[in-house]
Amino acid sequence: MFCYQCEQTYRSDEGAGCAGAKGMCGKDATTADLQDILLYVCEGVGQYLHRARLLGATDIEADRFILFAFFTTLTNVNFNAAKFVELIQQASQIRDRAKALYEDAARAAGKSPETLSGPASFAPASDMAGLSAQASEAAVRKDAAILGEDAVGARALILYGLKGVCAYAHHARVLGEERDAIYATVEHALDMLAREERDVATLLDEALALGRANFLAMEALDAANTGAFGAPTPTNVRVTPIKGKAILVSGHDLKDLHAILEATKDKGINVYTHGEMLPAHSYPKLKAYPHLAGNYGGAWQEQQKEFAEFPGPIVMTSNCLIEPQPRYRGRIFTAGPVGWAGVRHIADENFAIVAQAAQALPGFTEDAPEKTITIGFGREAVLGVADKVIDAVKSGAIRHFFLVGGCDGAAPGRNYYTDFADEAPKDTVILTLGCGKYRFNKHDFGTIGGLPRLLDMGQCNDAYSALVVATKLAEAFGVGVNELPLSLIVSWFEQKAAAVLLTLLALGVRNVRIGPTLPAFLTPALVDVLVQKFGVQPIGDAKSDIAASLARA
Ligand code: SF4
Ligand code: SF3
Repeated sequence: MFCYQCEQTYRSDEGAGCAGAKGMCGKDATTADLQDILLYVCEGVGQYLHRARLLGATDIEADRFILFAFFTTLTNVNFNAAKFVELIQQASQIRDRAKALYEDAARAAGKSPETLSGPASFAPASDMAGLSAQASEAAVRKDAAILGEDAVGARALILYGLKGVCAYAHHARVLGEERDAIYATVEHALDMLAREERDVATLLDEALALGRANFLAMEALDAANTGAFGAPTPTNVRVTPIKGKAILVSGHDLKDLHAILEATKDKGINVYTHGEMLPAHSYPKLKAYPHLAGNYGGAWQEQQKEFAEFPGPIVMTSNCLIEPQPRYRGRIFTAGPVGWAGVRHIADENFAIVAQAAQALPGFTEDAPEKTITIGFGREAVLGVADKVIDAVKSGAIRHFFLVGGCDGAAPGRNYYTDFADEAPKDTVILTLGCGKYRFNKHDFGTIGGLPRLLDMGQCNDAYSALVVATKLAEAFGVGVNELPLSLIVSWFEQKAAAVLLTLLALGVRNVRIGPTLPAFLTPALVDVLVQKFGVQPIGDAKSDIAASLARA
């Protein structure tokens, strides 16, 4: 195995990639190799779909499969090797179908179909042992000697950005929102990866195209979530448990949470959110369920301790899953793209079994003293008070906005984000999103101009909301987004954050500070491009970065 797709790879034995028997996340070598093969076969699907699309033929089921398949390979999503054997066989059949689609379309257009090589003609073995023996053919760095390190790094940026796009597009799709332009871009990117493109400028252009597609994916997901559950509104969320039976729901999938709320309605079971599910409490149609009781615990990396202590079943609807410990392995469930061998998986959105598990477990035996936090500052809520915000900026009451958001992780350098939020001067507003906020979202930041100083905008994908707000404020002030008194301080861990970064770059947002480290797959030359062309900066020390941001404004 070799995997360097996430931030924690720097802490692996190799220092810049996970290799050997297991990655830092717990992904074993077999699963890592099978994931590479799945993505490689998907590149073959993309080769055919891209060509078929140019001839006017599409296969939306194949596109949907690609979203799901890519999503399963994100960090901390699916660790079940057997699932990947199954997905590879499915991908191979879909590739046959895509081939027929393309060849028929070509013939119908009076052209002779191309004979494609590479992933299009790769023949995956039918079992795990056979597939493992083929791993080197699909490895992420297989062509490093031919393509060169910069091209391999830029191709990794595309591959991982693509994973983020697919994850967001999948979340939107399950709620009925799809965008054909996203599928076209995904197919194009897969075809580019398949044809061993090595020109770094071309590859970076493709990465930016993915950034634009990711903006569409986040827009589609925003439309999906707000369409299904209403626009988030400022909401006080209880962060301490109450007496009674309990279920904990983690991950990003609001549709699954809704199904769980339905399955537990009037059964005397309280449903708690964990990690990236926290923003669910701000959606009117979800918070209307009285048994959506509160938020429990912090970000994903604390789960082994928190899940062990939670007195009910736990459902992981998406990332971030880490190895379930014996103390709760029998009461954790996975759903959608998530998986762990031996852990019960719910594939059909029927959560009755989870409700039964909750009834059989003790639940909380007493109320903890009530504590709440305020969330729900999505684009509508913030723009609803835009006049107040604009006046406060004009009067000088608000000097600057900091968006401190993104993923959390276990790296020690992540204290930077807590320090940054805590040290930001009192006349500044902190916007936040993603699971990184758990490091500081229970701190008291006070208010400013009648607004809380800390505005929680939602999940990582709600970077869309932040971009809409920034664009509208820029319009109101008659300046560009880069001229606003706004600095972006992004924490990354997994591939959705890579996609969000590509979106920021594609939209021309400059001077983004990123940490705790820069991705291991970016070579010094690629980092140089990001620095020179987009003003991307690695994080430094919180106090100095705050001072530098304020000085720039
Ligand atoms: Fe390592 Fe991250 Fe890959 Fe897991 S996902 S194997 S931690 S680089
Ligand atoms: Fe967190 Fe895994 Fe990325 Fe959605 S839950 S931000 S790391």
